[in-house]
Amino acid sequence: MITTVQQHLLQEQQRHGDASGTFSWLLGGITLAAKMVEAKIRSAGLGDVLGAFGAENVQGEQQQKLDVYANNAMIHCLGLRDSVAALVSEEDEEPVTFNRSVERGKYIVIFDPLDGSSNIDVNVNVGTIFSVHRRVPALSLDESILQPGTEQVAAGYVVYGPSTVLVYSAGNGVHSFTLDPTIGAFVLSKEHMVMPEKGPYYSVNEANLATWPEGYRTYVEELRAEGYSSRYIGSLVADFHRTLLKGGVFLYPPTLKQPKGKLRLLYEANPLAFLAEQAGGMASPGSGRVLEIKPTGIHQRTPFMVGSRWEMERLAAVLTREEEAR
Ligand code: P6P
Repeated sequence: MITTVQQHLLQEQQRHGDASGTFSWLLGGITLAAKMVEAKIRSAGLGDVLGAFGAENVQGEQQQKLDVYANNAMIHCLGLRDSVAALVSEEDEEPVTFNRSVERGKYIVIFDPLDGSSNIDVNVNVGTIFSVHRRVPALSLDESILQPGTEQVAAGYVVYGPSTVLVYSAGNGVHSFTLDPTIGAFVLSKEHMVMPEKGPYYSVNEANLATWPEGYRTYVEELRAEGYSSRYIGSLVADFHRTLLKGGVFLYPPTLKQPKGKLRLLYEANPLAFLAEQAGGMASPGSGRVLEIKPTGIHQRTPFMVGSRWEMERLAAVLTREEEAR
C-alpha cells in the first residue's frame, strides 16, 4: 500500500506533538506549490514560460519566468496557511508578512523557490529548497528569522528532473517521495535515508581552483590521487541529491570573487546541512558546522562544504594542517 507525503506528515506531526495539525498543514502548502511548479516546468518547452522574465531579483540576477512563477506559487500556497507568521524568499528583499497578526503564526518558512534556474533553458534539473523555523514569541520576528540552523524544525527540497522527488526531514530522519503524476501525489520512496560513509565523487566548480584558499586545492588533489571522479551539475539541489544518495563531497569554497562564499546560508546551506546531518553526513563553512552559524542577514552568503563523514573529516584535517603550516 502506498504512503503519501500527507500521511507521512501526519505521523510526523504526532511525533511533534502538534495535534493541531498546523505542521502537516504547513508542509502541505509546500507540496502543493511544488506540484504547481512541476506542472509549469513540464510544459516549459511548450508554453511561453522559458527565458528571462525581463526583471532582476534582489540578487541582481536576471529573473527567469519560472523563478517568478515558483515564488508566487510558494507565497500563495503558504500565505493561505494561518500557521505561517512570515515567509523569506531568495526572490524578495524583505520578509513577506500577511494582513493578519504575525503573533497568530507559529512558523516561518524560508525558501529558494527555484534554485539553479539559469539551467532551465537547457533542461537541467532545478530545485526548490525550504527551511522551517518556529516563531519564538520572546523574540522579534527578525530575530526569529535569524535563528541558527540548529533550530530548524524541518527542511527539505524538491528536485525537478526525470522524476520529481521531494526529500524532507522534520528531525526524525530523511525521507524521500516521488511524485506519481497518475494520482498527483508524492508517494514515499525511501524512509530514513543514510548518506554513504564514503563516496566515489567530489563536486566543485574547478574554474575557481586558482582563487581558493590553498587547503582546498591540496584537498582536491588528494581526492584525485585516490581515484575520485568529478561530478558537477551546477544546480545545487541536483549536486546535493546525488551526494545524499551516492556519497562523496560537494564544495563551494571561498573564492577571490566571493570570499564569503556564493551560496546563501538561510535558504541553501542551512536546509541542506540539516538534511545532511540527519542522514549521517556533515556540513561545514570551512571549520565547524554550518548549522551553528549565527545569521546576521536573511540573504547572507557562506562557504558551503557538505558530504559523507569520511570526506568531510578528511577536509577538516587538510584545512587544519594547512592552517598550522601557515
Ligand atoms: P557556479 C545556481 O545558480 C547556484 O545558485 C546553485 O544552484 C549552484 O550550486 C551554484 O549557483 C553554481 O555556481 O559559480 O559554479 O556557476
